[in-house]
Amino acid sequence: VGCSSGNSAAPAANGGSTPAQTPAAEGAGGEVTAQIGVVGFLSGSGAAYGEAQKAGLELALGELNEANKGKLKMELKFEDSGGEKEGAINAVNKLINQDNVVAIIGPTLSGEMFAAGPVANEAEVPIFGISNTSEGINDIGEYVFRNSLPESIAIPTAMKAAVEKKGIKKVALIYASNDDFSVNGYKVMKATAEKMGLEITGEATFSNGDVDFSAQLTKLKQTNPDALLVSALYKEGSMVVKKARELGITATILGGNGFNNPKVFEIAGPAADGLIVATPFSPEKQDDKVQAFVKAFEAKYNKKPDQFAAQAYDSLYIMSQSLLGAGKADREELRNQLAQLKDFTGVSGKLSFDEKRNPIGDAVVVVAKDGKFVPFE
Ligand code: 1QQ
Repeated sequence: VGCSSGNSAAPAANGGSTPAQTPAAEGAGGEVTAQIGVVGFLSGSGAAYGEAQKAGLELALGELNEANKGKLKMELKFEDSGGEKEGAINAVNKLINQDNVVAIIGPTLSGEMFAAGPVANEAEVPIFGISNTSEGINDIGEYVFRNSLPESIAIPTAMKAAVEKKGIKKVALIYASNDDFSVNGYKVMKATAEKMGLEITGEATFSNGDVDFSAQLTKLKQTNPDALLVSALYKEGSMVVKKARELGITATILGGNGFNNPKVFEIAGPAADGLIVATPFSPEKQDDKVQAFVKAFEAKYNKKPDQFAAQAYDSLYIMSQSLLGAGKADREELRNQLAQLKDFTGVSGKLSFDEKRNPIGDAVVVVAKDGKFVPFE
């Protein structure tokens, strides 16, 4: 099938004899209907990321369809990737070829985006990462966007704050060597440590799916670091933190974006106390927009939103703004609108975009205390 990119200029009328060629239909009264696909890590070891993203998107969907009545109606089509590259590729193919979506939000992991992003890019379907924090995401191609703050901005912010306040001089690193996000985070941590003139006492790796980290942590403990830098997803990362404390490691522990989920407290328990993380979003932020979001989220789900819910929520506002700008649910027009995005203020802060569509924004540094993250000061 030659999947042509332009989509016809005229939206297919409902009830036509041929299947719709466009991902959009213009309903009575000029209301544009836009089907948006979502690929999320909705089952498996990182399901809490996908669940948070789904919750944020559904909250935004309700608000936006109400606000855009008569102009734009968005519909979300969720697909579960299971956090696997194959799963993400299959989901993207299905959304493009079967569901004929105008754009895709997700997939959750950087590794999944590296695998599935090229499929969407090739088909000229905009794909929008909401939690892909690795270097190189936007290099996949012109149809690839993201609002997720890269680790190259978040991690140095956290490391600077930690070094300053804790007098850290020596660091040890541990990371998941079979996960693109974790490897990228490790590289950023290492480069930042070198730039800051910190001594690196040791390094260790594990794999996603591992449950025993004793050997690696015992070895790192002997190097006597002031800080342990952990680049991992929440499941393995939280077990590493827990084990480190069990083994008597008293160093400051600092982690990346993978820790921005409340599962950390469930898995690590009180051992999470003192864990330092950078995030673009904090539900504690005294800002009207943030507090309105937190309130609406709590009313709907009976819990506070995390970083993943916040960036998902923001992404649908960006989609809505861009679809309204396009005036129709057309992949090419939508891509052009997304590419023109210069600034956006959402609940996860103010974002601007560089010439490669990479988001630039501020991270806040938080620390785990009694089962939640609070500002690190
Ligand atoms: C990435 C991430 C992960 C923490 C998402 C769950 O930031 O894969 O880029």
